[in-house]
Amino acid sequence: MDRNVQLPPQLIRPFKVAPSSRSLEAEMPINDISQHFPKLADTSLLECVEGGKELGALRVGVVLSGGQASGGHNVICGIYDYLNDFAKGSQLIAYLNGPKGVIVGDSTEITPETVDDYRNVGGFQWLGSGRDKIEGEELLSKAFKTVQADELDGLIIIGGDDSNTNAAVLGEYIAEHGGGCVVIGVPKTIDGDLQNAFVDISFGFDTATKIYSETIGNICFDALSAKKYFHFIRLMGRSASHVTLECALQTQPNFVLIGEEIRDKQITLEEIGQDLAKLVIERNKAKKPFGVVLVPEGLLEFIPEMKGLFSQIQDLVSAKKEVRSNLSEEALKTFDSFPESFQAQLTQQLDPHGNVKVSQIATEELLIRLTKKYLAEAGYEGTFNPLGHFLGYEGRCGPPTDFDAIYCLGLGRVAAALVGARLNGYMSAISGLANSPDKWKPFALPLVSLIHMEKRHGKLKPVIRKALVDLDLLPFQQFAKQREGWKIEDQYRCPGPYQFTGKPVPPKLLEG
Ligand code: FBP
Repeated sequence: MDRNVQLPPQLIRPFKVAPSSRSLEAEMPINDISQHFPKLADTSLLECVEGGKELGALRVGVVLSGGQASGGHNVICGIYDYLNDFAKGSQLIAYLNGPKGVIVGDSTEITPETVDDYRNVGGFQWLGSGRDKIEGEELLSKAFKTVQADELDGLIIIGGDDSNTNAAVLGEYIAEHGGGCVVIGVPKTIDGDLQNAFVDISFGFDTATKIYSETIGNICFDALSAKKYFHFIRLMGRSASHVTLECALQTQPNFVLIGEEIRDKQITLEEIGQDLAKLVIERNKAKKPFGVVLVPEGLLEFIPEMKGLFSQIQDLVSAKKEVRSNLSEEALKTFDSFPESFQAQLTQQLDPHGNVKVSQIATEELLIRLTKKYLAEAGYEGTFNPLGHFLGYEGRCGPPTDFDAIYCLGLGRVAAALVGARLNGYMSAISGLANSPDKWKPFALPLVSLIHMEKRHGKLKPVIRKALVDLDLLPFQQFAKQREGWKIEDQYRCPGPYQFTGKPVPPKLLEG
C-alpha cells in the first residue's frame, strides 16, 4: 500500500508554523496557570501551513502513554514518515512500556521494517504502554537524564489528558534546566474527553464507539428476538459520557443514562432506580419483558450523593487511611447501603494520576439491584430477567477505522513538524475533522492553554481540563429529542461491523 494514499495533500507536504488568525482566548476558557509553567507560559496559537523546508537530521523520541486507543501505531508511522521525507538521516527512538521507559531509559530504534509491520494495526503492542507519571524531582530528573543521554531534539508523548499534562510538566522542567529537547503531546483517548475548539476529538474514539455500537446493536436485536432479557450495558469512558452518548445515537436503545445530565439535574440514585423500575413495568404492560439500557462507566461520580462519597474515598485512599471509619455521617449512610463486594470495588487503589478506577466498578450490577428493589416496592410481579455486560477493553485495540487511520498519520506528521520547528509544550492538533480530510487544518496548540487547577490525591494540581458532555450541544440535543420514542417502541439500530479499507494485519502474521 502506498503509505500516503489516504492522506490529503496538505498533510503530505512539509509544514512551517505561522501565527494563527484564530484566537485561543476567543474560542476557549483560559486559566492563568503561568506561575506553574513560567517557561511555557509565553505561548500563542500557531497554524501549520505549507512552505516548510527540508530539515537537518533530528533525534526524536516517542512514547505511548495511558490506555490503548486505535491509531496509536499510525501516529508513530506518521512521525517516522515525516522525518524520513523531510529530515533525512533522522532517528526515531521509541521508549518502551509507557513513561517508565523514559524514566529508566528503556528504548529501541524504529526501523523501516517495523514501521511497515505496524501501519494500520490496532493496539499499542509495538512499544507497550503504561500509566506511570513523570512527577516529582527524582522522576523528572531521571527523565531529563534520558533525553540528554539520547541527545533528543524532541520527545513526543502520545496520551490522554493526564499524559499531556505530564508532557507540559516535563517540557517545563527540561526548559528550566537548560535542556534543548522540546516536548510535544498528541491527543489520544477513547474517552473523547480530550477535545476543545482546536481538537475536535481525540483519536481512538471513533474506532471504539463503532466497535461498541456493533455489539450493542447485536444485543438489541437479540433482545428483540428472544424477548426475555433486560440487558444493562456499562460502557468504558471514565468520567465523561461521550462514548455512551455516541453509542446511544448509533443504536437507539430503550434507556440511556448520561452522567452530565444527572449531575446538572441533581438526579439521585433513588430516582434512577425508580425510573428503571418504571421502564420495566411499562414495557411489561406492552408485552415486552426485555430491553436494553446503556450505562456510562463514570456514572457514579455524577450522582449527587455519590460525589461527596467519591471525593472522601479519594482523599482517604490517597492518605492510605482506612475508609469506612473515616467517612462523614452522610457519606457513610450511602456507603453502607451497598453490598460488601461493591464497597471493596469503590475503595481500591487509585490510578497513578489520582483517578478512581471506574472500569473496575460494576455499576450495571448496582443498577440491576436497585431496579429489583423498586420493582418489589411497586408490588411488581411480572418478569424481570436482567443481564449485566461491560464493554471496555475490547473497544480499544481494533484496527483503526479509516478515519482514525488517516487522522493518526496526520497527527504524527504534525508532531514531527513541531519538533522540527523546536516548539516546546505544544500539542499536535488537527481541526475541521467533520469535513473531508482535504479540508482539515493542522495546528500547534499550547498545552498550558488547556490546563486548570483540579484536586488530585487530595491536593490542588494543574491538570488538563476534561471535556465533559455539554447538554447544550447538538449530540445531546439530538439524543434528548429522540429518546422518549425509544423507550417502548423498539427503534433499535444494528450498525454492524465497521469497514476498514487499509492493510489490516502485518504481512508477517499473514505469512504465518
Ligand atoms: P486514557 O485516558 O489513558 O486514554 O484511558 C482511558 C481508559 O480506557 C478509560 O476509559 C478506562 O476507565 C481506563 O482507561 C481503564 O484503565 P486501565 O487500562 O488502567 O484499566
